[in-house]
Amino acid sequence: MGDVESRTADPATKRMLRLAAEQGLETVWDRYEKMKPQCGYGQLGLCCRICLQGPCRINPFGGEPSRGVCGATAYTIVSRNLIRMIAGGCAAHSDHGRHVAHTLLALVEGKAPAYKIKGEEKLRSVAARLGLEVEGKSTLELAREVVHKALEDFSRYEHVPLTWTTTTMTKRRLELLDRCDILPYNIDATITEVLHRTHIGVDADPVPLIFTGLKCAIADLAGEHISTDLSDILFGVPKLTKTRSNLGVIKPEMVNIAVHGHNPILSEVICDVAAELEEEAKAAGAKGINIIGICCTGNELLMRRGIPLATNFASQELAIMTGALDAMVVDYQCIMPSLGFWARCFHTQLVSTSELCRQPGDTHIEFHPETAEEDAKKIIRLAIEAFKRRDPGRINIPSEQSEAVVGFSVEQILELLGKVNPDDPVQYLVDQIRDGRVLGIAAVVGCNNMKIVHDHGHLTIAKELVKNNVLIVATGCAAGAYARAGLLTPAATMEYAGEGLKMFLTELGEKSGFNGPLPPVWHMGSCVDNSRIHDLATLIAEKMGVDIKDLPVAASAPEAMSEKAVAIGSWLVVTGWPTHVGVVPFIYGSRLVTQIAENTARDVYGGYFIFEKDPGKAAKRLLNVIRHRRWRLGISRDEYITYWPGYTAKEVFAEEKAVKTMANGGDV
Ligand code: SF4
Ligand code: MSK
Repeated sequence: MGDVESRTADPATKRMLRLAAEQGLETVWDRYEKMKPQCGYGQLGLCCRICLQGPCRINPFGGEPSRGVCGATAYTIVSRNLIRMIAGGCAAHSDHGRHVAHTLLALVEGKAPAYKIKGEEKLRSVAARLGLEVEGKSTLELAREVVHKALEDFSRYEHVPLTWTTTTMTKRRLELLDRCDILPYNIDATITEVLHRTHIGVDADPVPLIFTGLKCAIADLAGEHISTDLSDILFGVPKLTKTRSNLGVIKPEMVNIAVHGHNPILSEVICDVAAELEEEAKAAGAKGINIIGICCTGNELLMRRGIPLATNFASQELAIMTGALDAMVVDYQCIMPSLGFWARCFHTQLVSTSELCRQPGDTHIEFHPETAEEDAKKIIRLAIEAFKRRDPGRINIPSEQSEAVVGFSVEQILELLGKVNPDDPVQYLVDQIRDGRVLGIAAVVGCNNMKIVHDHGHLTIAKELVKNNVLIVATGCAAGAYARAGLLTPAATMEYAGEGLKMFLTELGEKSGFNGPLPPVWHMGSCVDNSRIHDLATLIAEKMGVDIKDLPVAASAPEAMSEKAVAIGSWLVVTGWPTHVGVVPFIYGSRLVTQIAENTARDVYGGYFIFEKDPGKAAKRLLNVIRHRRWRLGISRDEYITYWPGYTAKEVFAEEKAVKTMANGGDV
């Protein structure tokens, strides 16, 4: 990773890294190099700092010390560390959901004039799903009831499971979670329980510790789902839209404002009011205002408005190094603390907007839903002022930008499928899966991580799976990687998809009026929008009369990085997804915990973790998993016979035999 050329799969990032190296600018990649070798105890999860007697470190080779000062052994320390990560992820996702709920409440109470309900239909469908009486109620009445239901999931004291859990799972999954006693009743209380249990001198038994972590992962899914539902109600349900992505979307002649983080409640308003300040931008010498996205705030705007996405997590600093970014506006999560330094080295205004997320070197304009419009205008004016301070000699914008078709909300997918089968849209997709045109569905999600070549994990896995007729649904920085690499285009279907998948995407594209094949990777949104992936899988499972654990699906976070990714991976496993993670998690210090993650989870939930650093090998394992599940469903034969006419009967037989061997204890 020392050499710039081998740090990333993205040409624009490579170009900027060369520039940074020439100019002696230190990036996240350089800092990672300086951090090596990273602590072996930490990597194994064997370092405990939970009390002030620590840090305690357990000897991973079986020698002494085998216990911490208090007597905690490896499995206690590893499981405590792991579930605290899940709680961190759950806190971030669910607090995001709470902030969207507070914004919707402010709107309902007439205190947030910058907002209106753009997703009226979504409001009604969410209300109906929650069991609320919909008929005869005004939009605001219904919105008030929905938002109260959401806030109840943060504040309930009776042990009644979360509304956003009971109304979004299959019946049999709910029964299983109930049997395992991991149905959360209050998101905040669940996070508190994790922190309490892991305090010194509380729970030392790894099994209940891990079950509590899994309960917290289910609370995380609820928090994500609340974020998605309420954002759709406020800002509208994403629809198919065409846009562009990569650093080339920064325009030298414009006032460039990057919105970065996760929560769209401010960035949506920035987009709304930008047009009003165009003249001020022109008076400053610019041609206008150009809003671009980074990370998941970027994904939110990309999905709903087609706002171009400039970079994902790893390459965020490089946006400032183009010398043409006038403001970087951050809300929270995945903001590198180095941005303030770069903002001072260039002319960029780093504007922090949440009291939760201040940055050294920032200008803080605290954003409140009640004053959203004024706050947004202040921020845009700061960018216009910064534009005047630009140094033209320091502008270096890579030309790369790719087309991208985005906006695959579940509602949009159903609308597309409904063009082919109006009476039963999901059945059409199920038929494609049964027939083997679509071998299965893989959710590729998550971040960038310096331990993996930037974007390489995401791209390698997607290309291999798509070639084998697996449809990819993507979110977060994975989806950003696909946007920049051109995988969200009809051309990518023609170039990379296997014959069956190509037939499906072409037929669906043509019949739904898209005029050509749909892309082989469907961008479903930001990190919280993994809830959309959960909903899609749940619909398919219900239509097939099975559970997600039976479906030919798999998940992958090839470049997982954040605590949120740990929480997402955990609920994917608990809801029945085989889930690949491309970095070694901090659990290998305990054989027991590793065994639970890789094997026991499969027996209990049907989902389990696959840890594999090599994305090529990981793709093969995911394909095996999908084929195995097809065989278990009794639908493995047709795909070879119907859609693989090039296969001889002998090859078909050999393939099925291999699958059966796996089923009888081989590696899947
Ligand atoms: Fe050490 Fe126990 Fe304190 Fe952890 S909780 S730091 S193992 S004494
Ligand atoms: S932004 S959580 S690096 S996906 Fe959602 Fe990307 Fe991961 Fe942050």
